Amino acid sequence: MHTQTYPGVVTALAIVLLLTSPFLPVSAEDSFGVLIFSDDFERTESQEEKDEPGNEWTTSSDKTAGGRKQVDLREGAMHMHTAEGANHAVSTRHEFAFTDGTIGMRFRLDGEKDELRLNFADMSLKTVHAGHLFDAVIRLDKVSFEDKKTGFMNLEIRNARKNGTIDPEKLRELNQSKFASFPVTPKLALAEWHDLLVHVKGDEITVQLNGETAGSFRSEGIAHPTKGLLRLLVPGAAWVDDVKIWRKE
Ligand SMILES: [Ca+2]
Ligand SMILES: [Ca+2]
Repeated sequence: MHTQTYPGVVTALAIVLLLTSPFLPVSAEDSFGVLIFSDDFERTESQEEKDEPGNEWTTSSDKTAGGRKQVDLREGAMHMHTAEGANHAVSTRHEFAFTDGTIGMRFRLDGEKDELRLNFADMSLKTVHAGHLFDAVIRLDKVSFEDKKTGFMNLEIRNARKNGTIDPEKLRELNQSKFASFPVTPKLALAEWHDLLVHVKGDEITVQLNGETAGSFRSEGIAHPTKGLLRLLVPGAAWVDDVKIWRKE
């Protein structure tokens, strides 16, 4: 009979191996920097008539949808939708501060044409409309990017475009240089949860979907030093859960 073991010794040995093994898997998250915000949405509102996301999220519903409820805590996640007749896509906002960092979340889209737009903003920047810096837009079949700070949200460019005084050559150049788009193949499953990571480093933004790089884009506006506000813009409907923000620089 050799079934007798020495549990204490075995456990101690296992711990020593774990602590010293060069092959110990290290969580990718360890390289993202300092976790400065996380939200698992495991709470409920005090009522179901108005937006009440809590945890210092704010929403645009008073201004854009006459105060109707567009942001709902539901099943331990946050569901956002733009109400019929609203004058703008619902915007759900949270402050943060980094130069370089990562924003992560799980998300779910229940409509084929739905999208989740992550808008990075700096409300103190007065050379652009409404603090717009840049966007990453996630759809089931496409990831796209826009540099707004040095593109169409720059006030001079925005006004010239509005007034029809923008040089056609300049317009063509902006349309080419300030946007990038990448097909997602195979496209993401409808009405299922997916993992999203958005990394910002220097002048580059990269999107990972379910652990795979889906696209990246370099443009000078992305290097703006003081990113201060995340706006989740949802023209149709989208779910998010487990939102996390890490600051690297
Ligand atoms: Ca949750
Ligand atoms: Ca609710």
